[in-house]
Amino acid sequence: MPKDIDVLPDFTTGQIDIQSIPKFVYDSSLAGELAGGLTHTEAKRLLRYMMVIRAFEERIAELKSGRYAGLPGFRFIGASHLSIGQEAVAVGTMAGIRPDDYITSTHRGHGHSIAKGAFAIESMTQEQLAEFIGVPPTDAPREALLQQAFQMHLHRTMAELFGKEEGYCRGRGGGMHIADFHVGHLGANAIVGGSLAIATGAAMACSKLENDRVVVCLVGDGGVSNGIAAESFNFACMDQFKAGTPVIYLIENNQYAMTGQEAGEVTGVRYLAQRGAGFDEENMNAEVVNGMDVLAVRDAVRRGAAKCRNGDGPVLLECMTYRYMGHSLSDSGETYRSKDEEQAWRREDCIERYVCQMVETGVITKAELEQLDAAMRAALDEATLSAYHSPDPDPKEMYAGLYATSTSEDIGQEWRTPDDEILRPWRKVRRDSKGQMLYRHAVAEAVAEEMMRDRRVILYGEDVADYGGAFQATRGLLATFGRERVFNTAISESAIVGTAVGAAMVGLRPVAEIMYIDFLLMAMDQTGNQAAKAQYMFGGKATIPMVIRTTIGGGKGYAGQHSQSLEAIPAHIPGLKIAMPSTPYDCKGLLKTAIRDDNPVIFIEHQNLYDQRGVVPEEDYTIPFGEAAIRREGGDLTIVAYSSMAPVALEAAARAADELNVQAEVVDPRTVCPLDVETIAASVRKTGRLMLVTQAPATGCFSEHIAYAVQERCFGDMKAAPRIVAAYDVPPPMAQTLEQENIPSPERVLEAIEALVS
Ligand SMILES: Cc1ncc(C[n+]2csc(CCOP(=O)(O)OP(=O)(O)O)c2C)c(N)n1
Repeated sequence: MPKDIDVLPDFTTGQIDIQSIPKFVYDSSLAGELAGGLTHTEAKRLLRYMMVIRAFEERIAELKSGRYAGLPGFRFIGASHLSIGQEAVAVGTMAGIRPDDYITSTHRGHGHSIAKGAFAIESMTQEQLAEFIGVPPTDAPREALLQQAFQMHLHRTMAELFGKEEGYCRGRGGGMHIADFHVGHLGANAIVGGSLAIATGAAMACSKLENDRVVVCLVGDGGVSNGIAAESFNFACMDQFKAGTPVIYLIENNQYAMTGQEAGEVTGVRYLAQRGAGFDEENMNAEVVNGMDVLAVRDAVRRGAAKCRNGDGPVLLECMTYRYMGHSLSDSGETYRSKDEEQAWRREDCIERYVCQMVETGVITKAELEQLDAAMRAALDEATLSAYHSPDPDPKEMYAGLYATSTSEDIGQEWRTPDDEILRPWRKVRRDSKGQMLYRHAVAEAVAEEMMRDRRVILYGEDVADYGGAFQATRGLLATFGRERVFNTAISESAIVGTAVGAAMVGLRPVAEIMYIDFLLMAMDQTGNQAAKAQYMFGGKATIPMVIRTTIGGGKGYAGQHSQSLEAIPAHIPGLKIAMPSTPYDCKGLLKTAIRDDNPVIFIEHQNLYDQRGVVPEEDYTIPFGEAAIRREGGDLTIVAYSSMAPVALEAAARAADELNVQAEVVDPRTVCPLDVETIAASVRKTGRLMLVTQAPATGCFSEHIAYAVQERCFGDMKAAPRIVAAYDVPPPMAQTLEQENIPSPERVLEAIEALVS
């Protein structure tokens, strides 16, 4: 399908104009806002939440030093990145969005979490409040329920910091990874910048699901220099997203990363809002905001959210603020900044300035202020003690939340793609007279069937649309499902994976392609720290139904960066599932299972198998993960091989039978995670010998793990030490002589069989 726009040569002399970026344009005040409709209750809420955040952070400082009188002798362990000084950003942001909007947060995110939850509570129905508090539906007065819910919110926040079972993430995440999906908090991220792509993907999903929601991505001034920022900004700005991407990137510029100073030292710009220039023609609607003024932040976020809902996102806001304390409580903050600077910012203190306006406008009296302060401190004392005395997680529950047990298996017709959204009927891939089709066509058929079955499934990656992917495995899908669901991305592996995580968090089921597994190394944070960990870290509350389809090369002389078999790397990170089909039948069945699974799956295809033929039924079928296939039976040794090494092992086994009179049993695990060790061990118990064949270099390859796991189970039954036939410990070489020797061949396997049985 040709693209809509022809890019014609145009060499006209001229200059490129970049629009100017507004700064500090808010020109109202509390009096102005009250005249414009802000109620006294709303105005008080802003103050109350800023005060509670500050008191909360001060409490953490007390607990960290062991000086909290309520818990003598107790010293808090865990991260302590406090946001004292920055409260206006957290509160102004949450006041500027709707309670059903989403946020992502940072390692300095206690304030974000407290404010997001607090505003959400205010909007809850009576029934929701009762559920949140954990009591049966009640007709108790709303004010009382609100108070109890707020108390519960503080308790669960503090409990998470203490690593308690009643914490928001069941103590699995702690303060740096706090999340509450029920109120749209998609998680704090201790990887600086780590949530930029997640927020982008969540926003893309909001747009595609047409739910009118906005995502605010809170990110530090340091975080926004991380590479993922550029990929995410570009992704959000892609012209093909005609409805815009409803995301506000909100840079909370507290002037320092850990100690690196943004303006003047570690960047080349005065304002990070300037980064918006270059991603779209509107500078991403960038603006610099006074982050010490809660009303200015609220105003900018409200305007930004309106733009996003109007289809004009993304928006980039830089809120200028300051942290009064050091980076964490181990940093005095004195080695890299002056007292004068600190004092100058303290004179702009967001709470003091707002209190002055509150008193001046008569919204609050000094006496009421004192009452508010006392009530809040009492609530905080209660939450500190209740959290401290609440139960610890049970070590027997170590694995709770690591993998979701749910799937989309039973969705029935609920999400079926309506006929009028099918642009061209999907033509079943024609089988040959033996009912066979190519491995590459099995990929397309699996994705097509799942896209038909579930309109939440989308497919994207580099060149997957018109071209059908570098290996033509997704050809035809664009014509059937259109660009809303099948689209190209820029060369941004981190953003491809990260956006899939975010999209999966809020309701889509993305299938994202990484052209070669070698390039997965470009996306390791998003794969290993985000996709793999989100479910567990957030207490099992998130589900991440996403598939990363990728491929292994080798044998084509593409050398070091296009020929690796890297499955051991993701397999090392708990939280991912990994499938490695070796036949067209498995390819289709496993891919359909992967798409229906509610966990992140790395689906590894092999380029050398794309032209392999095999029988693939036309009817709907899936293959469960964690069930190995015995490809050939034999009694003399067991060979374990997956992906392109399975046919190599089979050929070697056939020759061993003919030439050596040795009967090898060949087991193909099909998924390396979960791994069906029991089937392999049962085979080894029978044969007494184990050989593993892998295209990966020997050291640290996944086969080493299989060998260990099998020996752990049946060492006593083994007649010899296991033997691994692997690639050499070198990057894959280009020269044919070297490459052919490097990748295990039937001949090398045959030699190893001979050695093992003798
Ligand atoms: C990718 C990554 N690099 C380094 C760190 C260590 N680290 C933690 S916080 C921090 C500073 C982050 O600065 P910024 O994004 O401005 O947020 P702030 O701490 O100022 O809130 C650093 C370097 C990390 N957590 N993640």
